[in-house]
Amino acid sequence: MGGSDHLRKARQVTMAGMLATGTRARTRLALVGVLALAACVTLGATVASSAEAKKTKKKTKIARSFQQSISPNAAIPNNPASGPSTPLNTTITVGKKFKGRVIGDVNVTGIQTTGSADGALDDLVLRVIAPNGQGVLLLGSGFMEGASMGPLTFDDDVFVEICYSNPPCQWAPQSLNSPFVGTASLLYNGSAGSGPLSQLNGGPMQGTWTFSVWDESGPATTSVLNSWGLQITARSPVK
Ligand SMILES: [Ca+2]
Ligand SMILES: [Ca+2]
Repeated sequence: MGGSDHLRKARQVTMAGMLATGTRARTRLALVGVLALAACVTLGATVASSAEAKKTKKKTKIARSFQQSISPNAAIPNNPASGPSTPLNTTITVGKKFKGRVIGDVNVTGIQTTGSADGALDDLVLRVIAPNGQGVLLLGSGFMEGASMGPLTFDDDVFVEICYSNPPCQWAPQSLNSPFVGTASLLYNGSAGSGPLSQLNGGPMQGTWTFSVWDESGPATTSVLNSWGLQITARSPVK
């Protein structure tokens, strides 16, 4: 190998080395780029998910009210010739979202029954039971006339009474007559031992709420429970 050959070889080696170095550098650069992009994506995803979490937290925080209605459309067992009446119990569940929250206000909404004949309504007893087992009598038998009722909402915050017969219905500025479509307060209810719904305030919201209705009287009139619902507001401030 002559001097010029050595020089050519050296150039080739140098060139190969430079190319290899360049390739490594590019590879490194590309790797750094990929890592940076991955970091950006990860960071972006982290920012996005924390924003999402904040949004969810905010949403959970402001969800103070629960509202649901159901339509059982189920027959209420008629009063037997002897022995106690069998209640028809249907339930609404207030979910975990309301865990630890305390009842600030509760309304029993959209109660609707369909009776077989005039007088069927007079046989019914209605009761709502909170998740802690505390019950409130909504209506005792013998306090509503007609065949069917509702949709009727019970809300302590209105100045309306359920009016059995006419007159007298003098306890509230307004009254609701058969077939009791509208909203009435249990504060003015003549039904012994019934309401008000504020008795339930301070109890837990979360859990199973039961609406219990039974037929308590002899006449062969029967009823169907069409629907009922709940409207519950958590006591403020929400913890
Ligand atoms: Ca109310
Ligand atoms: Ca009956």
